Amino acid sequence: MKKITFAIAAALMTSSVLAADKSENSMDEMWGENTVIHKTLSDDRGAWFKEDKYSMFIHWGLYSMTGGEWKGKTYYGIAEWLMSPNMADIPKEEYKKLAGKFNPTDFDAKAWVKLAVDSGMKNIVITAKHHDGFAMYDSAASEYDVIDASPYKRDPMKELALECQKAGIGLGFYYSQNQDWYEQGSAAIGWTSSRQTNSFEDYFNHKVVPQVQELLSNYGPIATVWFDTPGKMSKEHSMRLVEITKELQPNALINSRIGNGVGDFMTLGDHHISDTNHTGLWETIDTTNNSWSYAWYDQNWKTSRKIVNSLITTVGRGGSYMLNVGPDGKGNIPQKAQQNLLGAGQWLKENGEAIYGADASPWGRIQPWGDVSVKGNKLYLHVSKWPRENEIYLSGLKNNIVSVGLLNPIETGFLDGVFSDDNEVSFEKASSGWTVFTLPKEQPKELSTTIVVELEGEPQVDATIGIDPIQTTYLSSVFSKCNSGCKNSHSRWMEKFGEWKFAENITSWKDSGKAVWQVDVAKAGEYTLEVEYSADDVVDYSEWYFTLGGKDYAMEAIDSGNRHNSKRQKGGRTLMRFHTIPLALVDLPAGKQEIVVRPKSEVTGGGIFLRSISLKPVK
Ligand code: JFZ
Repeated sequence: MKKITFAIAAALMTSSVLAADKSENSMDEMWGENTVIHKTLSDDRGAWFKEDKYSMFIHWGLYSMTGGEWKGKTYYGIAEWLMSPNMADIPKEEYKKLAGKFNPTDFDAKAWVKLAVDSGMKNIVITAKHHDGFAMYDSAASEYDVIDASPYKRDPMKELALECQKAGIGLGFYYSQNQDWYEQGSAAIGWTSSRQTNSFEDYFNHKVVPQVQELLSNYGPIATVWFDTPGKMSKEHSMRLVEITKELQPNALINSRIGNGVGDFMTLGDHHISDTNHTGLWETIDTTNNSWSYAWYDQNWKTSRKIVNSLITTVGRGGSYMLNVGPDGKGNIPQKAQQNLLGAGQWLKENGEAIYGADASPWGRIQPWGDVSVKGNKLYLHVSKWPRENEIYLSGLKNNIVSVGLLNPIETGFLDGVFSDDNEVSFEKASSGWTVFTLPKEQPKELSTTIVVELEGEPQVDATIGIDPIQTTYLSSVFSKCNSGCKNSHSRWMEKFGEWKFAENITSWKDSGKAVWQVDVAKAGEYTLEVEYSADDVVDYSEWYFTLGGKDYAMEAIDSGNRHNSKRQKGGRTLMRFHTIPLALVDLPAGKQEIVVRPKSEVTGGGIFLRSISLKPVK
């Protein structure tokens, strides 16, 4: 009885919080259902997707002209949302005037496609219509398109389609099927949803259906149909789009954001580089900076090294990586984006063998020194953190090794004035199950170095998490196991508007809670234990025990600044603030063992959000 009353009270509280901020609450609802689809396609339509691994995403539309600024004021976050009430709140009659000025004279389809090809990307997916409702192609179904409403009078999608065909890379269209801020009846945020005079059915039949048909009829072969933010769209509506695709582009793949679980491949939440492997066809989507569409102030460019590492990690988890650029209103892709993409492309020219068509790491997680990808009997060890000791440690490999070597041997001769003919990679298998690889003394001048390990048979692995004796081992909370007194969960929150962050964590602690990592320590010794967590003021001063090597290490958690109903979160989410603290110098014995976390005193407010722990060997 008491519990029921509490549940009702909680429900009332939540709804009143949401009601207070109606337009903002609906933003979360828009994302809709987007679960991992563990399905194997009955045909081999997905073969190219498994092979390609790396694609270019392009957000380009009227919002590219405004670049995050409206009437002299900058709105930080995802710039394609500028029109929304969460940003500049621009009436559609006013926003529409942008179309009359859209004249991207610098647009050069050939140059864009060349950039993708030279960057090692195998497909392009571009916004044919985003939430603002403006068709970036010649649409007979609406006058709100680039041909009828802009002075440009050219169809950029047609030009891109031709260039993609010439270059032999795939083309996909992004189409916002559920949200259309220009159209009555569509699902929309705040300001339009309160003034609807039309039904969704009507919007769907008169705009979505004919426009999707146009896109799938007039541009040659289409590789992917990329839908977005399905929200509460019905299964019938999602299925209608599947049928249209089947009829017009039977080979095209549809992403999971079509809604209702009827897509062919899964798109993870924005920018989410997964900690765990997933089966089936899936992708991570990410941006070269922070915003999807061009934002004048956004200079947080990913370096070539960062791009290569994200690609490797995504492939290591079994997925594909789609990386976005936001050309400006004139059609220029920002220089820094180009430069860093090309740098990663150069790496791919030499290391593509270990990426294209490669399978996931049998270890199921990143390694302290990098990551692993697989082809048949070959392991590719991606060494992105070159060890000072020239050794890397690999736990649990059961196979015999036939040969090891660098994928790209260093040219012998004088290198920076030092004579080098050292391309040797050697290995030693210890009885503990660990394999130690000795690398060349000279670090190859690459963004990440690939070691090829040929095995007897397909890889057989004991995937227990190894604790590395020379590099820091990061133990994500996702690899721990909670008893009934805590939960393996995750949080999502926004930094700037629409800039989603994702973190695995252990939360919902009770006094009896206990989370356990099973690990395998390569070498007994001293390690620095670091803890990454977040907490609010209620959890401030709470006490925790970390048990390692048979000893309890106590931690007093401090408020790291988590804030509930922060204005930034738009809809009752908690703004998460994780921080990492060094906790203890611990002694670990060698071999398999448990690491345990539990509350030391009574838990209030669900306890900390524990994201990871790290163990850094002391030399
Ligand atoms: C959507 C769009 O709203 C955004 O403008 C951009 O196009 C991006 C690629 O996709 O935003 C989303 C959609 C889904 C999630 C997060 C942001 N999600 O499921 O986490």
